[in-house]
Amino acid sequence: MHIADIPGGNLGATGVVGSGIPTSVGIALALQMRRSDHVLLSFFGDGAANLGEFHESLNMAAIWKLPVVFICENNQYGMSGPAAKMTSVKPLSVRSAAYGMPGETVDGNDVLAVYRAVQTAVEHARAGGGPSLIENVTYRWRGHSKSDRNVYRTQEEIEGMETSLSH
Ligand SMILES: Cc1ncc(C[n+]2csc(CCOP(=O)(O)OP(=O)(O)O)c2C)c(N)n1
Ligand SMILES: [Mg+2]
Repeated sequence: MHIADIPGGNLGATGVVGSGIPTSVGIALALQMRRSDHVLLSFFGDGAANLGEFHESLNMAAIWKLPVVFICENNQYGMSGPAAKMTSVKPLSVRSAAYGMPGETVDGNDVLAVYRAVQTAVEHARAGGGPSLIENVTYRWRGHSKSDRNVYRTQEEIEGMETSLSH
């Protein structure tokens, strides 16, 4: 969780869910002010996308056309909370429309599909078009932590997702 490699471009993560999103906006503002051609990739989960920071950050990044790509890993659970019950819309990427930026939902287990979506968003940002929102849909195979006994979902659901996503 706390790995960072600043010279390599990995600015690190935080244990405070959602707090990396506004930080990303600040860094993207710095990139814009320095006229850098770097684009900030901001990673977070489906649970984080229901926090206020997410909405404030997307609005601010959009009005200033900041070079940032918001990348939501929708693994369909935030701890024991299913995204289907916790998130007001599906697909989650439609939230991009509220902030006037492009949005796309991608099969998160298809590495080339993810690559293409991110490439398009990075080119858009580099051309001065501002931020995008990408939702990569996948599934969390295991519990949130070692002590999580998965009591909030069935074994059938887990095995069904293993089968459908492995093909
Ligand atoms: C502000 C804050 N609230 C609650 C927690 C406890 N917490 C840790 S992980 C997590 C779920 C996050 O879900 P999601 O954003 O979907 O990320 P995932 O764990 O699926 O990668 C929660 C609520 C926290 N770390 N920080
Ligand atoms: Mg999640």
